[in-house]
Amino acid sequence: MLLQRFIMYVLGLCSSVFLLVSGRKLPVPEVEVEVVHKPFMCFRKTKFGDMLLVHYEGFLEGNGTMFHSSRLHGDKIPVWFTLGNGEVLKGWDKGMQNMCTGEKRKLTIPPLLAYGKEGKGKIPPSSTLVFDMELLEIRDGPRSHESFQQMDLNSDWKLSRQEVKDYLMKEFGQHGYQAEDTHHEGMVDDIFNMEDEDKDGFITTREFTFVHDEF
Ligand SMILES: *[C@@H]1O[C@H](CO)[C@@H](O)[C@H](O)[C@H]1NC(C)=O
Ligand SMILES: [Ca+2]
Ligand SMILES: [Ca+2]
Repeated sequence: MLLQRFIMYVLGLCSSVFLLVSGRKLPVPEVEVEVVHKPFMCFRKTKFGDMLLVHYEGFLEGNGTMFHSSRLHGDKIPVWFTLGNGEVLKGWDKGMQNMCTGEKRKLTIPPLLAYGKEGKGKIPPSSTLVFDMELLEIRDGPRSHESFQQMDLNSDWKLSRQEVKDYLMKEFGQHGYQAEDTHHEGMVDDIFNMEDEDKDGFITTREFTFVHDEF
């Protein structure tokens, strides 16, 4: 890079030319999103960390063959996934943002954001895929900021042991379990062992939204 800059300098080329040359990037593969149906009412849009319930049909772009339908195949029920943490194809994570409940989209996904050069099962190598997606429901993810804010009773953007304990008691209470203190203390210990990475006695938003094993 330094050598290149030196040569440019010697040749008397201006720095903007240099920027033009060095600023060129490899094309980033993108998902093509077509909104097929937009509901009239939209109270909430999907964002990273949300849980999404979808029905979908997947097709090979090459010849239009349907390789999977959640309505026709398997258990014939819609599927839940968490948006944006790599649970699903990269193309879904990218193409399902800012979406309303009831919205339908057609996603055209290049191989790099789907099954790549290798392909998988019925998907031949280097396949572009087309998905018809219908979003049926959005819920707060377990690692969402909404969940964090619910737990963060004094709104200082970190969770104390007491706040985590209160949350557990409330959750257990809602599911009809008796509050049993020693049991909760043990769980709080486990949670802090796992989540409080820097061991300062608090779980920050960053520590919380970072995905590791569920508690
Ligand atoms: C479509 O392409 C796939 C993969 O190459 C192949 O298995 C399938 O038989 C093709 N279907 C039709 C209808 O040509
Ligand atoms: Ca707090
Ligand atoms: Ca911490």
